[in-house]
Parts: sequence; C-alpha cells; structure tokens
Amino acid sequence: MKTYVMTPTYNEKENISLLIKKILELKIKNLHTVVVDDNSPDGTWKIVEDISKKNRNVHLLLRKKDKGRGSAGRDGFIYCLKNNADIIVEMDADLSHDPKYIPSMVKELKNADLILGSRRVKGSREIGRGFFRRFVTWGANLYITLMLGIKVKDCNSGFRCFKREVLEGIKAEKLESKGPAIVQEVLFKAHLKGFRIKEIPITFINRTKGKSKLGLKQLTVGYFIVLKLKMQHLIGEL
Ligand SMILES: Nc1nc2c(ncn2[C@@H]2O[C@H](COP(=O)(O)OP(=O)(O)OP(=O)(O)O)[C@@H](O)[C@H]2O)c(=O)[nH]1
Ligand SMILES: [Mg+2]
Repeated sequence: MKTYVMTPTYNEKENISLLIKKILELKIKNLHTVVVDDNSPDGTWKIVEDISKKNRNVHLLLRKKDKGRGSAGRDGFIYCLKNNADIIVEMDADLSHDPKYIPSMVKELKNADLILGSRRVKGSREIGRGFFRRFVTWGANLYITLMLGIKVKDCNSGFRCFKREVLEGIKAEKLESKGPAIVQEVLFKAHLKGFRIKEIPITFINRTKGKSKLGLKQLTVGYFIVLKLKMQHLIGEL
C-alpha cells in the first residue's frame, strides 16, 4: 500500500518545513509527500527541494507557468496517481490541518471511500478563527449543501483522504476549477459517482504564519462555480 500526502503551496516558507517534518514522523509505511508549489516568490520550493535531496520520500512538483489552488490540486492528484499511490491525502500547508489526523483518516477508509477532516461534526473544534471568517464558512456551507444536495457538514474542508478509485472515478485530470472551488468540484463529483463520504472530527487551527490566499474575488468565483456545477448536473453534463 502506497500513501501520498499532497499539499499545494504558495508562499508558505514559514510553515512548510514543520509540516513536512510532522508528516515524516507519522508511522505509516511507504508514505510519500509531494508539495505542489507555484514558483513561490518567498522560496518555499527551494526549501522543499533541499529537503527532497536528503529524503527520497519527499517530492517537489514545481509549476512555473500555471498558478492557482485548483490547478495545483489537479496536478498534484495526477502526480500521485502516476506514482502509483493507493491512498491520497490532500491538505493545506499553513498548519491549519494537523498531520496527526492522517493515520485515523487512513484507517477510516475501511468504512468509506473519501474521508473528510471536518470542522463541523461532533468533536470538531476551530481555534483562532474570528466571527466573520466563521460566518463566511457557515454561509458557504449552507449555499453548497442547498445547491448541490451533498449530505456533508463541512463542504469546504481541504483536508481529505481518498482511495485511488475516487480520483480515477471522477477523472481528476479533467478537473476544471482554477481556484479553491476545486474542493467543492471534487466533493460533488465524488457524491454523484456514489462514492461513500465520511467526516471525522478535527481541531482546525487558524494559520498563525504567512498570509491567507483566500480573497473576496476567489470567494465570489467559488459561488459561481457551485452554480455552474449545479447547471452542468441539471443538463446532464455531470
Ligand atoms: N500551488 C498553489 N497553492 C496555493 C495557491 N493558493 C493557495 N495555495 C495553498 O492552498 C492552501 C490553502 O490556502 P489558504 O491561503 O490557507 O486558504 P484558506 O485556508 O482558505 O485561507 P486561510 O484560512 O486564511 O488560511 C495553502 O497551503 C496555500 O499555500 C496557489 O495559487 N497555488
Ligand atoms: Mg488556510
């Protein structure tokens, strides 16, 4: 069994070394990690490149042309599938998602095909998140569940564990979202394909280092992409 942890990065130099260290400390056999960096001006890719020279389970996918959380995620999934990953974990690099949950997410794959690290089920916690940010996430969740009819409480979680079959089943190489809406695109397509989705509680810690890349523009685009996914489904394209 080969497990890959895939994390997209843009300007995460303060966070990336500690994240990789925490992942490598996990007692999971045949565990690899690939960082998909969009040529970060802060040199995040250089830090990963140096680590990868010392540790052959650490890989850098450096993108010089493309830019975007979505296409980075797509290229990361393709990389993991090409490198024979059986299990793919997707997570952010700002330490909001703690690698300590990965073993229990992998274990939970015996009961489902896609496991979400959720901020909205019994036992979940959010630390350091202001009211406004919680309200934005709450509003987005309501809109997504109403529009797409997905029976998931935390539709915005970018901390996920997939069986290879899920990414093959949704044709990861054909994912369209350039930005963070890839999270909802993947979830909706997995839902439509009938894959079993399960949420496990995590404690989400708001980023303390580096800047957020999530702006109003991306949020607005995200709302439109959810609408587009709904339309594509209604006209039978999805
Ligand atoms: N490769 C790549 N990664 C990105 C891009 N934008 C964001 N990321 C990464 O995607 C992950 C999530 O981005 P964040 O900025 O943390 O977004 P967020 O979690 O919604 O926002 P915060 O709550 O403020 O952290 C992080 O690991 C980012 O470095 C991008 O354009 N390209
Ligand atoms: Mg974040």
